[in-house]
Amino acid sequence: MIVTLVAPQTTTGFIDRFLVTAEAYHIPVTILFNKMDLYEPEDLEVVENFISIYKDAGYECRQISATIPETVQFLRDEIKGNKVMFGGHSGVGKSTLINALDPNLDLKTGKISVQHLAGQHTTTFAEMFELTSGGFVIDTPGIRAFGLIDFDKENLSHYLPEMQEILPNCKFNNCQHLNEPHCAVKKAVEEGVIHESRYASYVSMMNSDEDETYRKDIYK
Ligand SMILES: Nc1nc2c(ncn2[C@@H]2O[C@H](COP(=O)(O)OP(=O)(O)OP(=O)(O)O)[C@@H](O)[C@H]2O)c(=O)[nH]1
Ligand SMILES: [Mg+2]
Ligand SMILES: [Zn+2]
Repeated sequence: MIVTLVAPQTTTGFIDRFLVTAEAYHIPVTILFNKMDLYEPEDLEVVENFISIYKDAGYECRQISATIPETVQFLRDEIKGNKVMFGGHSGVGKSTLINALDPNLDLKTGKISVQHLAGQHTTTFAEMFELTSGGFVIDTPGIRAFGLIDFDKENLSHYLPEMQEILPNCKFNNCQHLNEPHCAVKKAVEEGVIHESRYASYVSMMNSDEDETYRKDIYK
């Protein structure tokens, strides 16, 4: 998954929905923080904070830039012999990265709108490319919001790896980790073992009416 914290800004809520969906389909995710060349010192602190949240949740995180050859080479090596998908908001640099990975490709890229600090939905359909250096990459259109389609809320906590690990310690085996007494998940949040923002996303997903809010319009 490709994330940027400036132009455009990706929220923890969006990342968490993306990750939960990937977990439900058993798709491993690496979180790539792109455009590192653009970040001011105060942005770097935010990146560090995001990385600590997602490393603690069990995800591999990398700081990359389409303009830094070493990080592009790192991606090439990772993709060799594999099939990967680049997902994320419009404008985070999915197509630009694929162009950087293989000089034979010339995918269309779009400028970030100055007004909205957001991408312009340049890529309009998913397409797979074979890299000269080996492996396959699927470029996808920018995702605006993430719906949890056909989702069984009872199992949601199983899709947050750091929650899944401790939920056998809850008193009730059907604990939803919301208001139940002796809930190991809530205790872990209080103790800072599970990050507040991850738990907040969990509660938000448990409470939201996904069918109403998201089903209609995943791609803007
Ligand atoms: N400074 C900097 N700019 C980047 C980087 N990666 C991408 N960009 C710029 O970000 C803008 C959007 O890049 P795209 O590759 O079109 O983004 P996308 O994720 O494919 O967007 P959609 O196709 O709309 O989903 C372009 O102006 C790129 O030049 C980076 O690492 N550093
Ligand atoms: Mg694109
Ligand atoms: Zn619980």
